[in-house]
Amino acid sequence: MRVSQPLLLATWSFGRTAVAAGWPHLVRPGGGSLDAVEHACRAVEADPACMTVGCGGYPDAAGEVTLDASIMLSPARCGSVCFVRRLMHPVSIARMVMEHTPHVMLAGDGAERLARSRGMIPADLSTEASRKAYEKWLAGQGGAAGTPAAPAAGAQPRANIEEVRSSADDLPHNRRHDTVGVLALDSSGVLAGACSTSGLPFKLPGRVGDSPIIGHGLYVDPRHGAAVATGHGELIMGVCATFLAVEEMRRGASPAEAAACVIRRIIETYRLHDPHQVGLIALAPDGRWSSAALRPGFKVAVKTADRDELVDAGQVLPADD
Ligand code: SD4
Repeated sequence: MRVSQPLLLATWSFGRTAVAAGWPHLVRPGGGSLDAVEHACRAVEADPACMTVGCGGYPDAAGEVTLDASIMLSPARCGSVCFVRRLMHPVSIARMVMEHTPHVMLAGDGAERLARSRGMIPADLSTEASRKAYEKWLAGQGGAAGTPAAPAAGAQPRANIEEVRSSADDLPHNRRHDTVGVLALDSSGVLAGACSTSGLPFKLPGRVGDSPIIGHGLYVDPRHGAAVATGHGELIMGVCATFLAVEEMRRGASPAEAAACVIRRIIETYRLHDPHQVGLIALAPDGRWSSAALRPGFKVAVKTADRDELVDAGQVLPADD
């Protein structure tokens, strides 16, 4: 059995909440990396003040909060859910899919049926703040709150929601975030990853992003490494970003080289606009890790036995606008 220094990494400032919740599960006897990444995501999902993950997330263009999540130990052990509308912890449903079904991904009502059959209690995912944000957005689109028809345009991308300064009637900017993505290495050398999101604010109804798709928002291969991504899912999905990062490590790249390779591939592939942002964390099985982003503003929460801090992305590879 390999012996490793336990390590937890999570996206954005609220990653600090995530790693604080996950750490005890990482180091307790009988715990480990899988429990750690699940509990790290659950802590953020349960925070109604966080408007891009779990309960209280920004709704879609029809006013409904819909959640995506995934969890992964290896290509043979992974699970995900998308379009969850009535349950607060999609990451735990993703784990149920992995552990209790022969499938990898369940959507919508099917995911919820599985979760309820295993005792998960339905919840209203909207909050006063999320409803207010929707009404404000809808009014800006020329619609009226409660109008059932979705505006055709859906979401316009916004870079670094995490770093947006609050306006008077908004939540404090340190409570505004994107996807929570978590990677863990436990003392037995087991790698795990998970991520959870309400997706792009005011997305078109039915839109599913990168987070629940294995190899897009999350990928873990015990032999070669793990990666998790956040930002504009459509940019992440077209290049299979996290699979690409792990594949680069399989070919011998360091985590820093692998993360930079993905961001460069995104720059080469798309016509990028100012609000576009992607951030990615890559972790090797030996505990080396790095991160990269398209634009400044992406942060990583780092927790080890003797380190607990929030750091800026290791590399920013600015795209031409
Ligand atoms: C998505 N990647 O659904 C997610 C959202 C996100 O920073 O991470 N925003 O596209």
